[in-house]
Amino acid sequence: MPILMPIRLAATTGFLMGIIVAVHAATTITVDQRGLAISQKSASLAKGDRLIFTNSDDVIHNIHIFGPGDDDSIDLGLQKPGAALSHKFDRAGSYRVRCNIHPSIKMAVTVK
Ligand SMILES: [Cu+2]
Repeated sequence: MPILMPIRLAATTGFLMGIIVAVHAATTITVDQRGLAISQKSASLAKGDRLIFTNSDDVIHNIHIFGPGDDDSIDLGLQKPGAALSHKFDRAGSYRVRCNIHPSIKMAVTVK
């Protein structure tokens, strides 16, 4: 009987640690648009991670996300100066992000 207690404790601890490892804490990365450029050209995310797009320019931007499928796209719409938009990536695959107005603003996103 006394021997069973440590075994049970070890099993419980192992089980709880498994839960902690299995739950991925979602990451949020902020990407800035400034000087008609984007602050990073690529990002590697896990499913459920989020990108926040800020607009530090004095012009309107329009983030448009293409992928992961050929026909998939999400237009985040017109974004005024100072505004921030957010998108959560729930599906694995490759995405292209660009501004509908300014071709210089583009980035690649990989979700695993
Ligand atoms: Cu733009």
